[in-house]
Amino acid sequence: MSQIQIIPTQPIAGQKPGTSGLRKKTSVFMEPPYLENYVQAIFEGIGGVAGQTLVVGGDGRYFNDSAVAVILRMAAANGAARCIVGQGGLLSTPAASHLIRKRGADGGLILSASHNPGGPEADFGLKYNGPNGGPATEAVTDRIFARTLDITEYHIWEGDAPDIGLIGEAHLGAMVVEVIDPITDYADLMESLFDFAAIRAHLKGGFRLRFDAMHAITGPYAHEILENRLGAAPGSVVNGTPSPDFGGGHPDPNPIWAHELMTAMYAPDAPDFGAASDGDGDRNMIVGRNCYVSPSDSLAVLADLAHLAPGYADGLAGVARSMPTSAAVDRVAAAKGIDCFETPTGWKFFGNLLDAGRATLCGEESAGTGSNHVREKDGLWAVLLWLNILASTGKGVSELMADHWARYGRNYYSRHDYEEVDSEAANALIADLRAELPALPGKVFGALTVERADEFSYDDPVDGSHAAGQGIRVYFTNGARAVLRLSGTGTAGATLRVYLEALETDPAALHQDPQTALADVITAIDAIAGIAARTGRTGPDVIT
Ligand code: VG1
Ligand code: CO
Repeated sequence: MSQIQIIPTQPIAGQKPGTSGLRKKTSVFMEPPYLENYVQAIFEGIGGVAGQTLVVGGDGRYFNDSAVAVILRMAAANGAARCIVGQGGLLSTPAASHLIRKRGADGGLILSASHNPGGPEADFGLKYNGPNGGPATEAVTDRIFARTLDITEYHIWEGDAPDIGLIGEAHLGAMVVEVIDPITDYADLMESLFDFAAIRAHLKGGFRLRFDAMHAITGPYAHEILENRLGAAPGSVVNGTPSPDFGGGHPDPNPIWAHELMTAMYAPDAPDFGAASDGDGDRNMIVGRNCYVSPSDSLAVLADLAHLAPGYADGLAGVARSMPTSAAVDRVAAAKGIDCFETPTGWKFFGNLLDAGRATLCGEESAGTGSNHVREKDGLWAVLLWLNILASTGKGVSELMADHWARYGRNYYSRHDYEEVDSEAANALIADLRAELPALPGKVFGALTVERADEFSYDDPVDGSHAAGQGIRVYFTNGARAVLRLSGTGTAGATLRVYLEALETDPAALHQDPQTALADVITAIDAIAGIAARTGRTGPDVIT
């Protein structure tokens, strides 16, 4: 008396995973069989889930609970042995990664569109992580995409999924649904890596912090870790109750979307340390009193001083950064005599380096930092490593930054985003620039001369896989650089990202406004790529 239903279906166009899973408008995901097709394609793309243990959870955005129920019913019908689910269907992305690893699961499905807004009018997303706890590699996502194109049926259990509001075990057919507390395992992992006693003492000594969870998944994690375990004053965690539409905001931790935190940190009575995280908890923004720390600089400081935390006391095997991330961390790696890898955008490219023990810390300019403790970037982890460093050194954020720049020089950095640009115009901009690359060296644009220009591709040093077309780079003779690429996480039109960087080593010039320090690069890349003319915009929508 099988209750497995086999439902005929047809391929749906456009189910191609981007930088981090499949992201679409919530209404698109909610229209059956959109989700069902994609979940079946994942299961088939990874070679089936019969007998497997899967971790399932998401960032709690609108449609999270219904989507979890569908996934559980489909996992049961496809023969999975066990699904481990965060209570209420909730799991931050790093907590899900940890759970896959800790429980030796075969993989996991993470429901999130990360920093994209949530709600019926906004975005939803789903991605598959493999047995190492990390995002599926390009090879696996290619297989999943291929299945979306020839799918003919999906399998789903006929009855309702069990209630996932209560911790405990239930059955769905032969499959066990194990509902677990989503916080404790992750909080314990953090406690094993950092000197909680030192941080606690620092907070007791009057050090004040503010963590903005942006109405998203990190709220409950931050309450437990920062307030309960570390003793930060109640109220240190703000916007700490997850809501399905993230309070109507963009849960993207940058100075634009986290302006509430920026205002607090630049006020006369500002706390000593501020931080924010994104929708699914894998990104972080760090800001001291009157001192915003660019994510690229944050990665460099963490790489420099991670050994102050017990989990990294033995030093780092190596570091890795995405190509558009600034070279600040390269300078730290060079000083320490360790490897520094340059990968394409997206955490999936760090997995092999972490698994092979070749990199200990990884980071991206988009506010993602992490280490070999999981296989995802990890927002609260970065916050705790900062807190550990601040407690160990007794220095403030701005003092640490001044020390860092004095020692290594400062890689001035900024990213300019042009959002919802006409896709054809954006693709033409990139295609024409690509064609122009060989002719650029030696040409002068304002104050700058092009030294070399290319399109980044990556050969994975561990498995030899090749990723092409990963962003266009223009290097200038003074050491400045501009990078252009199109976002792979948007759901409307195209987003053009322009990454700008210039190294400054003159001690008298280390404390400028980045937009001023980068003015020549901004002018030059606009002249080279025709950004304003082709996008029809007078300036970027978001500057970080
Ligand atoms: C963006 C970021 C990238 C990050 C990705 C997923 O991708 O630039 O660094 O890895 O989002 O992060 P794109 O293709 O839009 O530039 V998350 O926290 O949104 O899962
Ligand atoms: Co995220």
